[in-house]
Amino acid sequence: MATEMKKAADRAEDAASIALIEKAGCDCIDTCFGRMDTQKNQCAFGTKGVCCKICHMGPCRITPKSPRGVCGADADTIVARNFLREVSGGTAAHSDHARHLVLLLKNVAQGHGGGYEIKDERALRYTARLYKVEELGRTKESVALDLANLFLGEFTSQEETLKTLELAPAKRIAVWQKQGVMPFGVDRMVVEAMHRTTMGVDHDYKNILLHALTTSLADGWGGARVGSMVSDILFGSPTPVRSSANLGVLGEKTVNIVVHGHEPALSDMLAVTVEDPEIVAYAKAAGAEGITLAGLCCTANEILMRHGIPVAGNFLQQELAIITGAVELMVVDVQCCMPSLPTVAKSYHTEVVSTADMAKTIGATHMRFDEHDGVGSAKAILKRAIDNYKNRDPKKVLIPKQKEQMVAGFSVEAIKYMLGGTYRASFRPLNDAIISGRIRGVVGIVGCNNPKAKTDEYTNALTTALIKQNVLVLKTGCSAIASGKRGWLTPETAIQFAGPGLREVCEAVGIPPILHMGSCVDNSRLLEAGTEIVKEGGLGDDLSMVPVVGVAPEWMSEKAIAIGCYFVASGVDVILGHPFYIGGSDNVTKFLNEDTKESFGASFHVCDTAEAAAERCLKLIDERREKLGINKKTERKLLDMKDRRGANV
Ligand code: XCC
Ligand code: SF4
Repeated sequence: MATEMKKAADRAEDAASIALIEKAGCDCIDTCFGRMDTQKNQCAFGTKGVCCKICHMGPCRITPKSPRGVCGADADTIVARNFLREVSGGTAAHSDHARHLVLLLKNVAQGHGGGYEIKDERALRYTARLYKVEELGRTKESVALDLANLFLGEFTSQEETLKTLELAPAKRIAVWQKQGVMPFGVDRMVVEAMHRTTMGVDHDYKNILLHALTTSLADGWGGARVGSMVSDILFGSPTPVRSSANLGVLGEKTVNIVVHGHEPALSDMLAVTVEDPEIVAYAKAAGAEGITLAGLCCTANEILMRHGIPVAGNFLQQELAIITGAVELMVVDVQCCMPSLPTVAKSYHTEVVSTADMAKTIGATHMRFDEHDGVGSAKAILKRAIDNYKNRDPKKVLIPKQKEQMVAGFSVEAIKYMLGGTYRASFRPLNDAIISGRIRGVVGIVGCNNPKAKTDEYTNALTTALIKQNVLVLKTGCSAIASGKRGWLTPETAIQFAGPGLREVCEAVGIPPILHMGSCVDNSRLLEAGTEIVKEGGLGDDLSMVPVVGVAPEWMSEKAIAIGCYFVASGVDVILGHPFYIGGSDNVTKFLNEDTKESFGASFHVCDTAEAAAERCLKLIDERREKLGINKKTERKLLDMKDRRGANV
């Protein structure tokens, strides 16, 4: 029976994607969208989380007729174990990425950085002080070495809880201690998760889920946070930078190289080396006008934030980028790179190059990235792309026009400066705006795209609804790119749709009402921002009191699950656009969606439409405002605004 195919216009919101999904059809290319249709009736046991293949007496699955696996495990145990393994996968991904950066920092500190350097000494010294590493009167290398060793301890620590946890508000630390979720080293937590979930170990769903929260904290307040800090030290702390987004950034007459994945080390070197006169001359000699280096997913976000390189697109545009027929070479590192890429590339001239020994794909050319010779590795890749330019077939090329202007690069430090000015960098103006009600609250919209839903639709609709209601929106990952593709990340665009209070604040400060804060690993920056708000005072002394919410509308990755868990464990409510694989256990569902409210001050919520999510965000924000005794102010302020503007708000 033929599967019913959706129309291209139902798959994505942006015209560039639609045009290329249509082109994929004409070119007979199999994409994730078509494969989603083929996979249409996805496994109900998997969806509910009640399939267990942890041992070989199974696989077992729970049904009303067989409520227990062969060993006697019930739905609660099986669902919780599967969930913990997902959280561990996400934590491992962020943290291993961070580990690679820490090792690079260590190499740089020891003088064999292969062309890498400590670009942001201020960030290094600031971070050292956070961890009480002596820095005064010491060389940056020796400080960096101590810090790198301390960070390595965050992965390996066996008996001491993570040092990075101490960056959290004191009240939150007390909650974690009371609940027994203070993580030891990241590696130990992930190994323990695997141990606990192997056959015949931890069977108490609550105990398993608490370890899921512990593991996630090792991500958000450990691996991911360390990853962002070390990236800032090595590659520079982001500051607002203009760039552009969507597939129209590819050049008709330039050599197009797309970097894709997550780790910034190689791509940062590519961004630097691409301007090398030798490389530019090499491209010109090949008949091209120059080189366009663009990015996909979070590798894009990392170098967008620091070099302003254009973003070709988000997660579901990776195959589409190749289908433009205009990409000479796609560099993949780790995470979110579809195994289909080399297969798609076969129909065009694109070469897919894998660069990490731990991440290979059949059909991709493997060019091992040598961190000890970053420049050499980068040049080899660039030249290979240039050599491939002559093979581009103009008959197969379709570069969409869509290319929107955007501003990214809002690290917490940058926001602080924008709000308070260089000499008095501070979150005070933001806190005051929240207290007075000009800004109702802050929502972090994060995460992926998922072909189960129309690309970017939910994310963008929710963003619009929130800024209208004077909610400041912080974004990371593919969700940030969604706003970029819509042209809403400049101070001039989205502001027209912002409510009067938010608009007033943004205009005064010169920021857009939607702030691009970086990659998925940078979700830790959202925790950092929340902590700054707490420290600044007037909005409670814990993250569970501040009127903030997190939303993952179109998530698909295990990493998003880990992120959601560390938000909730940190006291920030999280709304999901679609549920976890936990529906097979009422107890697990209740634990995550209700019980954590009591113990951690926040829980998960599922809202399957953007409208429902917007409503829930406002409800959660207003509840917190009410508790803080500042809710009245919102109403008064909004009324004032209405009078002054003489129009409806
Ligand atoms: Fe991957 Fe980070 Fe998700 Fe995008 S958003 S699909 S994880 S690239 Ni983090
Ligand atoms: Fe089945 Fe238990 Fe083995 Fe899981 S651990 S596969 S439920 S017997």
